[in-house]
Parts: sequence; C-alpha cells; structure tokens
Amino acid sequence: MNEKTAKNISKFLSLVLRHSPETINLKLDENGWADVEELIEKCSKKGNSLNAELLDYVVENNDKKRFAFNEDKTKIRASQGHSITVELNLNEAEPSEFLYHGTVGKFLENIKKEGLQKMSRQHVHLSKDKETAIKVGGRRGIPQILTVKSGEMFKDGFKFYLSENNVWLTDEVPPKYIQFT
Ligand code: HQG
Repeated sequence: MNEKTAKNISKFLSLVLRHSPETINLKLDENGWADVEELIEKCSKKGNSLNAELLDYVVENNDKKRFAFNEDKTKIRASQGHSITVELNLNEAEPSEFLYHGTVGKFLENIKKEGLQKMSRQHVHLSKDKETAIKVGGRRGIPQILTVKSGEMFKDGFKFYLSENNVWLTDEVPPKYIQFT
C-alpha cells in the first residue's frame, strides 16, 4: 500500500469519524461507532475508493492508532479527537506528575488567562512525553511546550482519561497548574 494513499484515507476517516459524518451522510451511534459496510459504501459513492482491505491496513498501520474496530470488525470509530459529541466511555486513569501540551506562541496570552480549554474538541489533549507535544504544537508553527502539573491536578480532584491510543485527556487545565517555561 502506498503511504500517501494510507495518509489520505486516514485524513478522510478523521473527518467523517471525528468531525463531519454528514459529509458522506454517515450515521454514528452515540458511542461514535460507524458501520463498516455503510462507511465503505458511502465513501465509494463519493468517489473515494475504500474497501475492507484498505481499511484494515489503515487501522493497523496508522501512526497514532487513531481508529479502532469493535470485536467482530463490523464497526469502526476514532479513539479520540472528536469535535462532535460522542460517549467514548473513556477509562479514567491516574496521570504521572507531569504531562505536556504543545501549542504555539499566539495562544499563550490567552492560555495564561484562561488555562487550557478544549476549544472545538471534546477534551484538552495532553501527552506523556515532550516529543509528542513538540509534534502537536509543530502542526501550527514553532512549538511551545507547556508542562502540566497533572499529579497535583489529580490530587485536587480533576479527572484524567487515557484514550485507547494513549492520549491523555482532561476537561480543562486552569492556569495555576501550567508551567510556561
Ligand atoms: C489551543 C492531533 C487559546 C491549544 C494532535 C491548541 C493532538 C487555546 C488549540 C490532537 C486555549 C486547539 C489535538 C485557550 C487551548 N486560548 N488557545 N484558552 N486552550 N488552546 O487541534 O491539542 O493527528 O483542538 O493549545 O496530535 O492541538 O488529529 O488541539 O493549539 O493529539 O490525531 O487551541 O489533534 O491529533 O487545537 O491537538 P486542537 P491540539 P491527530
């Protein structure tokens, strides 16, 4: 499989499984699952060639394991990153002392005032390692890495979730728990 094709399919799946299923008139259930046959059929109608084999390849080899099948592979969903409301039944977990968030300079002033907010997504996204945060911030420009005092937040009662693909998620990070240097 050509890596460019796989990337294009991944981007398209992110669009329809996280943000706009209506683009191809796809229905997601309340837990974010789409029927695999319906997805393949509706993608093809829109001129995107997708079949079970391609879908398997993308789910297996995706760099961030963004998508997951259910047990019998009749359904597929994104493991995190949604802007539409879905109930993922995420696992609550205790984070390490620090987690990291990659952003860019133009957001810092606001983040200092209001903390990290979920913006258009369902959660604030954090990572266990700085390298991942550098990549996330780097999508928008020169990355600025914020250190989140997740251990302290957890002690103070904030909930943390770990997605199937190991992204740390929380509802917000107030400014007092962020180290900006
Ligand atoms: C910023 C990708 C102003 C925040 C990545 C970020 C990630 C604020 C942007 C996943 C703010 C939101 C998520 C505030 C936060 N004022 N700006 N109070 N609070 N921001 O894309 O974390 O490849 O929704 O710093 O790898 O960048 O798609 O979040 O810059 O895991 O799988 O507002 O998306 O994953 O942007 O990225 P996003 P994110 P995928």
